[in-house]
Amino acid sequence: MYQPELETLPREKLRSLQEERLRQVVAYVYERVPFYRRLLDEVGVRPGKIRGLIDLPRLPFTKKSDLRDHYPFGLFAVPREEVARIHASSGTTGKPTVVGYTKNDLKVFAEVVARSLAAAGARPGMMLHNAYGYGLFTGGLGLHGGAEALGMTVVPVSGGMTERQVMLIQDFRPEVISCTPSYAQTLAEEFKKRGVSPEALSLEYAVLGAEPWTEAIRKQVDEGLGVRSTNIYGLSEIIGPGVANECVEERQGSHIWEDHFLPEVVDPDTGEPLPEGKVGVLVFTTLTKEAMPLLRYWTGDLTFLTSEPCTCGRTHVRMGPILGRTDDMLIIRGVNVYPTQVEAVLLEIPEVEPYYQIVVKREGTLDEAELKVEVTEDFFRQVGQEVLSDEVVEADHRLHALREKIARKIKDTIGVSMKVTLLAPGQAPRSEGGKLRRVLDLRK
Ligand code: ADP
Ligand code: K
Ligand code: ZN
Repeated sequence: MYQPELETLPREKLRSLQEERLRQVVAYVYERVPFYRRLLDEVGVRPGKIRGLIDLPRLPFTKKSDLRDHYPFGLFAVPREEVARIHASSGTTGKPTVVGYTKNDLKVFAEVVARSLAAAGARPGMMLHNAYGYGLFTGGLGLHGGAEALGMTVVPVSGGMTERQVMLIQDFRPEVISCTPSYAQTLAEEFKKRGVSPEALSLEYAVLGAEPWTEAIRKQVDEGLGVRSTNIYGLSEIIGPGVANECVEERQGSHIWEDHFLPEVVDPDTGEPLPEGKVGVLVFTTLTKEAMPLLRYWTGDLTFLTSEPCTCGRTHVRMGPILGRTDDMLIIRGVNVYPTQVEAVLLEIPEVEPYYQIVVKREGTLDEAELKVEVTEDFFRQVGQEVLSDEVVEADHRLHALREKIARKIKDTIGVSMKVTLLAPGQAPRSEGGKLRRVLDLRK
């Protein structure tokens, strides 16, 4: 562990630390951020009257739109000169979401990422091949700072240029890699293409995050790169990657570094706090941020929490995998669909790989969803066809049966009909280094 005394703090002590810090942060934003002063006045919360966590549900939520409305620096709690760094998240439409860090915020950022890397198996002296994008995106510099704090040798490769990445991994022999799960798939595949076996690779651990992934992808990456991969979770609004990380021992949920980030899970419709184990929207209050502290930030990410003791010895609460975002939910003919649900179905079908794309169109008033999915190399070889056009699939009983099987499973499990298109190995979109867009919604 990077900070064993904090990471194993008994839960009652953790709680009283959170209580104290919550009172401080509410007073701090009331004093310094006009937006929060107005909001807190509106709901009649006097900072001095905050008793502790019991008053958390009385605090207002902060939404992504609040950040956008105060673009670029309107929510900063310190003068611009005290901001040591700016980051921004990609933002699918319009202006990006801008965040700032004081020197101390950067120190905390490095500490929580160092904790995350250590939880993932990394140790001082190991080499990190950091394939997260550098720049405004928090991934690259975030992992970088944490690895340096832990005492690793960092290779700041950034995303893209897969040929070069593959060469550097073979030549430099790093023990740890950090990137998006979809890019780890790309790299695993590239090594396979070149006949480099996982045993020949120096990699031992992979720290994967920034997009949702499932056990299907974990299996593929672990086997393909010869690693034990763990999930890293975070968002720029809260600090960046390193809000939470799985421990490599258990890999059953990600420990949230809750001395800095106070988590809640709330009902997506009512905003009411939900008990442990119930799926809802993850909400964070930053407890130590100086430049841009946020109260009850609505992440839009759906998951659950558990404070069951973990064998690794860390006491910090664990979050489950992100089951979707309130905003990447697809509504297809009235049915709510998350891409991860489709992935879970594909995991059950041995003839296909978890390489897929969902395309949604509107024909007249009806939604039409198409699932394009790759068959395995083995299956492709057995079938012996050169291409998998609609005609070929219609004519070949094995292909035809597979297509029907997938469509039926999707319909049975998710409750929505999808046209299934089989792709030959290598034909589904791959990550070029950043996030992979697995959904193409042409209705918007
Ligand atoms: P953007 O992705 O918009 O550029 P961020 O990099 O801050 O901005 O992204 C944060 C979001 O990325 C999270 O709210 C979550 O939806 C997603 N994310 C980050 N890490 C993970 C993870 N390990 N699993 C699933 N989703 C993740
Ligand atoms: K992200
Ligand atoms: Zn653990």
